[in-house]
Amino acid sequence: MSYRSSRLLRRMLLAAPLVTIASVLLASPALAATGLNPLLPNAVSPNGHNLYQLYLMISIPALVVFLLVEALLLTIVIRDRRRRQGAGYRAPQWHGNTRLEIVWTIVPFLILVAIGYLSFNELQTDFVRPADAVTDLDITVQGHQFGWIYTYPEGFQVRSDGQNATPMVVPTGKLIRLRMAGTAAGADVIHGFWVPELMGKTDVVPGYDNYTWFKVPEPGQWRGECTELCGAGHSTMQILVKAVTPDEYDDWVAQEKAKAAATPSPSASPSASPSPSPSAAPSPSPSPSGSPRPSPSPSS
Ligand SMILES: [Cu+2]
Repeated sequence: MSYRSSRLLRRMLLAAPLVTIASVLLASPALAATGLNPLLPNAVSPNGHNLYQLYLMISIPALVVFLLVEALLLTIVIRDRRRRQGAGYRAPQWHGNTRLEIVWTIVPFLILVAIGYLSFNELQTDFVRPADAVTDLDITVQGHQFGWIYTYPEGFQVRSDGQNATPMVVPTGKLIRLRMAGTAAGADVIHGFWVPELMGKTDVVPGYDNYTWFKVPEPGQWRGECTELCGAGHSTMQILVKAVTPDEYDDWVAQEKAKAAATPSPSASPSASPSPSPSAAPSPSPSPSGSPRPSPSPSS
């Protein structure tokens, strides 16, 4: 390779990381509209908000370290490049600097200890199952290929399938606990429940129940998606959480209960006993494929 083309190549390699960072930052508002923001949003639920603060506490120092290291590297590469030194230049030959080596070992160690402490603290604070005494509403979440079933304590279910998610309706100002029911019948593969503007990601794991929670102060709607690649219909596992005032929530619950009573168990097994019990018990077998079922979507 000629000298000229190798110089061009080196310049392109140098520019590549800068171009990548710039394009991510420039594209992020556009991507945010599609739900694919590469940056973590500040969440409205306290646990999601704490997660966002942790993200800032780690990312900002990381960015400072990155810029410092890159700036030093570029300074040395440019200032001390061979072309600026005379022909036959030989750099000073020395070996070892005990004080410097101790400093650059201890400083990263302390940074990692701080990151570990903050992260474990956040895990202990916001990723534990909230006690029954403080929980206002318990919703059971089942994931299946490909859709979600939300079972409410009032004894009805909301099914969300396909690209247009049916909302999980919740009251504002209440602590909502979600049980990711991997032990329920019909659990197939791992799915991930994540609404980034509410809380952290929680997996729905077959054979195991996971818990997460959220609490929103204001009415609103927040989008999420299944975050474990669970099969061909993975992209259709959209999530929509809709918070309404407690009064509106009570009205909605009454409507859903009336609807459930009018259509006894929409997913009853083919010829089993016609028990019209839309009880809290999960339906025995959600159909494996994304077959069109008469999903009782709540009027919004
Ligand atoms: Cu999934």
